[in-house]
Amino acid sequence: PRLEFGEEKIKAERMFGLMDVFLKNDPLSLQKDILDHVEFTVAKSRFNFDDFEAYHALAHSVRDRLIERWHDTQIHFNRKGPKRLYFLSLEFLMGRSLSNTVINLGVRDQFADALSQLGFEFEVLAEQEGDACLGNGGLARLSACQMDSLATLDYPAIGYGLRYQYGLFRQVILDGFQHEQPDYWLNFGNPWEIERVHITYPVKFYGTVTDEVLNKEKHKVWVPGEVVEAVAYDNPIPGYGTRNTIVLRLWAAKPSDQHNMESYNTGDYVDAVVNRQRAESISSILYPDDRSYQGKELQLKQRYFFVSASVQDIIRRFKDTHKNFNEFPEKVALQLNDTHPSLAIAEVMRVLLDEEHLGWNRAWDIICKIFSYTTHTVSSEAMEKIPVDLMGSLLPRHLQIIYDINFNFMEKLKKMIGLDYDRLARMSIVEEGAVKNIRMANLSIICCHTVNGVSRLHLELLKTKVFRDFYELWPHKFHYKTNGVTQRRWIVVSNPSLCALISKWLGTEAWIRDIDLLIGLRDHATNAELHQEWKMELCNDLMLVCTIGNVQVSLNAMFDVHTKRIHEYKRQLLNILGIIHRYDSIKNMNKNDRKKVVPRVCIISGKAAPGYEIAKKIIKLCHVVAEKINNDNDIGDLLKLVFIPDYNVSVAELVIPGADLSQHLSTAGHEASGTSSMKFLMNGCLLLATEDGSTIEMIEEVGRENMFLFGASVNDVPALREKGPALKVPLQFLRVVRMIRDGHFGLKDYFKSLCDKIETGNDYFLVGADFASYLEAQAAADKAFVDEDRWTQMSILCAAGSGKFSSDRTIQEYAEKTWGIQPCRCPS
Ligand code: GL4
Repeated sequence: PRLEFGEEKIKAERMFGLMDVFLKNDPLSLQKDILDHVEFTVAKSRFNFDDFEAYHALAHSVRDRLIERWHDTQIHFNRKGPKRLYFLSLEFLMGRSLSNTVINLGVRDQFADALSQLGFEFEVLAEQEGDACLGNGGLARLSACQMDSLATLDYPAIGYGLRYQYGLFRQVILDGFQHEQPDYWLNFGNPWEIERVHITYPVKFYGTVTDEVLNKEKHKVWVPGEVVEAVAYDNPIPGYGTRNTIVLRLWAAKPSDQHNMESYNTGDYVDAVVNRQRAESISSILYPDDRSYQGKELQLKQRYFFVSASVQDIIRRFKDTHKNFNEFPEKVALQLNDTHPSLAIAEVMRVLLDEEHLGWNRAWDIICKIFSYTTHTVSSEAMEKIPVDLMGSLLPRHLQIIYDINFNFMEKLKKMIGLDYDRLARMSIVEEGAVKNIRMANLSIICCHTVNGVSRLHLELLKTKVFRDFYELWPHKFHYKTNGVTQRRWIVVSNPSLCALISKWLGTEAWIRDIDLLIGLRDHATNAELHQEWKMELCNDLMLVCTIGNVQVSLNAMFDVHTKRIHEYKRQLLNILGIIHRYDSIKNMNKNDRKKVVPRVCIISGKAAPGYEIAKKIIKLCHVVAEKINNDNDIGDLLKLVFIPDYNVSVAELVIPGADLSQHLSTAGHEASGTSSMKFLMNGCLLLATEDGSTIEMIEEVGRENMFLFGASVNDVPALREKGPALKVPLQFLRVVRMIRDGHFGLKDYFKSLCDKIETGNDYFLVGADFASYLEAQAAADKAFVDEDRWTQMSILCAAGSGKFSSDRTIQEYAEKTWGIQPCRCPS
């Protein structure tokens, strides 16, 4: 077989030599391509098509170019045979693709010109695209940013995920209440994916495990009770400033079409076929609770389905060019994005043992070299656990393997730490109790060579709290890679005018690939000319924001934005109480004092998990408060509150560039990293924040004096909580809570439980304890805002200091320190 590989290689080499850019990007070629797609892909007459049809034709022309580069990249990777990274994540929040793709391919202006000659505007067509929301929040958007960086930095990587038919629910607000609607995003077709009808794998469930003897050796054989087919859908991800284009491969479930397909002669043929069709439900829906695992069978099925298909694909690719597993760890790195895909550990072990017939020790040795794990969670309560009974019935062989891994680990551990039974019980993969559980985090730590946190503080919390036992055992395993976001999406795509301004003042566009250059803006931080242009730029973006919601707002106001998932720990409630306090203060001011008030437009946006009662009440509270304030003529432009429904990547792209101030209010010690703050910072928006997650590192990069910080620090929190009812809260706090309790905004019974939650003694997230300090930070922001020069300088310094928070830096650290992969750049 070796010879064959050699021949393949020579053939590929010859082809590669002949290769050139295939599709042309001059205006005439582009126009012809677009019209071809109108006529033959969309199947509309080229003399009569609307914006939506034009968008589809445009997207298909762009896709053709993507496919070309992706093929070239694949051939290049296959020739070079580098170690590859496989990034496993159950969530990817990609948002829209068109603008990002043409910018990364470097053909945006060419397409815009071609379109305008056809009588279409690029931006208008781009608006036709819906968001791909295959994820919940920060964790999922992080995966998307990291894919962009992997492609841009030329790393040989493949992302694996699930192709949910229903993405994250759409949030509609009816009478101020959140309602959820299904997001059937594939309804109008998805030009960004390529269906691979021939890349399919069977995935097994249920059944029994038997012993069989093969070549005189005993082997386990899993006889499944159900088999479902996984079909690949490929989503090319282009790098910026490189020909490299990698792929995000998403799996969809289909009924299995095995050769020995069952035949029915009992008369219930129709029912039986309908039943088979249920297989598709495995990949049909994204679970909308972003940090709880309810032990639902369908969810576990979904996770294993994803893991099994990905592992088969990875092993198939490796075996295409290798005849044994000796080189596996040198060629394969598997990254687990949180514990959601951690069944992959047991699955690779199962394949190596039962299908490849490697002995336990050899298989285990491989496992320990290929897996790395990143945790995105701060509390042990939020760690994923799978009931043993559930695992035993759905995945009987995997349960055995996990028990074996645990047995070996426990034996080893006893030798290392002695018979400390409490500690042994804490570190065991199996949690004993009324319901026995498999602790997926313990499994991951034991089997991975590296465990990463997502900010420096997060690692500290892992070491001292959540994973303390493991840290003491294996300190060398624990690291952190501070999260980052891609400047391509969050500046170049979403804020083109700022992008142009930065390039002008840095005298180069190189920062788009080399973010460290951004620091050069510091040299101009006091330049009057830059100040003028910077202010103009911020103003332009505001116009966009004003189009959202139907509240009339003043452009002179400070745009204060708070957007993220609604959670008690993220304390949107603190913001709303602050707004009520501001309202109440203005009401009690005389005319003269009112003149000094800085007008504010407060924008809040975010989704609550469908079953999260308190979070939903916070959304309703926001609406009733907005209703009162916005309709109070006595207040006028001095204060407005807008809730933007259905927060998603596209809404973020609109509001982030327009924000003056953004809020990041998590109780210290609860936000593992936080990533929206990075997007705001890059866009020159000032931060009002607690010293939590990555914010601590931002202070080092941009300077405390350029931020509005407040609240208890991580070290203060436990003592404050301990005080219970003796905890001091300011009078202003009691007053605003009383206003809600007294029905000042209506619905006093409905909001009672919300008020009870922040009652002294009950206030786990310390809303009352941090209130005074929060108001001070708000006052400081007001004061800075009226000094335009100072504000503009702070804004420039924020953008200048944001370089560390690019996902390019994060990915490079992972590549060098965790995955051991090298760039593999496709010649262009
Ligand atoms: C999260 C964290 O809550 C968030 O702080 C972090 O920025 C993000 C990416 O690492 O991961 N964990 C979960 S779960 N959802 C998140 O957004």
